Amino acid sequence: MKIYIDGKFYGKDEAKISVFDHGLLYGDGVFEGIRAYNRLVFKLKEHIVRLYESAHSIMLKIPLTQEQMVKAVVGTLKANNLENAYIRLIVTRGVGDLGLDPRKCQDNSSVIIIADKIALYPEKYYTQGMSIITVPTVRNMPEMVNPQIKSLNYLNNILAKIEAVNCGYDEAIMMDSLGYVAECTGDNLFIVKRNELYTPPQCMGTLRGITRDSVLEIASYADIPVHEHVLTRHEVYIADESFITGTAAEIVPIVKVDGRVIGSGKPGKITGKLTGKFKELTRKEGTKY
Ligand code: PXG
Repeated sequence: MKIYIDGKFYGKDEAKISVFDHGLLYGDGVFEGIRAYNRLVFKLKEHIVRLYESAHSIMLKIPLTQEQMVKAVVGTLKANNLENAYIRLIVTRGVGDLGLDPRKCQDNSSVIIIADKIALYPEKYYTQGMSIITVPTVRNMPEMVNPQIKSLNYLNNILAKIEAVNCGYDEAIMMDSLGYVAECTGDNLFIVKRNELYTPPQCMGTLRGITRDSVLEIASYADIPVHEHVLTRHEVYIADESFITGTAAEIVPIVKVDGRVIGSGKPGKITGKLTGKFKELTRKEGTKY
């Protein structure tokens, strides 16, 4: 494995950063998770734009232009000769001192690119569906760390994940501070009701996921009405179908939430249709390497 750090490649055991890096000390930095299928990087431009938006919001200057970043990602995939890959792109604030003042890290930010394989969930979740629960940890309010910022501090989501795992589940639905459904710990949530698609809007605690956007686009082309609308737990419980979306997870049917069976208790028809079309899209669209 060849890991990119600031323009050079290192083996897995040699790829190291300083213990004074504020990415480690404070979670001060940003990241993206990206997938490549058949030597095509899916929605690379969209991921890079979101990375730079996250960085802009936390006033982190990335030492590469967006074009150079695209080349670095493509170069890492080529160096690793992977046909299908999960790419983790990280920009840290860089080396500073033990205080949290980011000015101490001026122009020290580091770019790290790891290309590897990932299978987030067992195959049975994709064929039979997954059961999930709602958890007490509330998604960050936008006035705190805005959920649109994919920062290296993911403790809000990790706490929710721990609560799910403690109860014997692999994924959790997090509510926003008003009690509406926000998203899962690393995925967006959709429901289908009367053949129409619903997902929470991005305004409160919901990341505007790139897979979410792709699914909304696919649904529009397939003449499935889509609504970005607030959802309560009740609406999830009484949905005909539900599924979650994310770069790592892709599309996973949800068949039970908090013990309530969703629809028939099996992956739904519209979920299947959207999954098929999403797979087609990932196989033919993307940045070639
Ligand atoms: N919500 C959150 C909070 C995320 O972190 C998504 C939704 C889905 O967005 P995309 O753009 O990927 O469709 C994410 C991104 C993991 C893991 O191991 C998941 C993400 C990031 C890092 C790790 O599950 N998901």
